[in-house]
Amino acid sequence: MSKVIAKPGQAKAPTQPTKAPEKKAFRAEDFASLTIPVEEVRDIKTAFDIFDGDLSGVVDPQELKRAFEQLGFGGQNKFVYQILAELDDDQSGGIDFAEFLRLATAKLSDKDSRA
Ligand SMILES: [Ca+2]
Repeated sequence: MSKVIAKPGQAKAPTQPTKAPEKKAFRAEDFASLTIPVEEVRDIKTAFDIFDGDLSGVVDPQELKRAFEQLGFGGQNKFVYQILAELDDDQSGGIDFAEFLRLATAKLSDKDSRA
């Protein structure tokens, strides 16, 4: 009765979109500037990756809290969310590398670098 029969030979499945959303490869050069040399961007990225436990590219509140706990500031949710609120420019609920970099470099430029 049913005339709808799939013909295995003809119906070739189109390339399936099983590709995971591609992560943009990190390029320190993209973040480097006159005041922030590439090496420094890489150092900061290393620190960022420590915060970003699942390497999603964003430090979410849980990751931030965990990092603070490891640093000995455990259990202070207010503190974590206060920092988040200050850093999270785009209100995404997490800190991306650009925001993290701004924090790190703002601190660095606060003090004169003296050898
Ligand atoms: Ca993350």
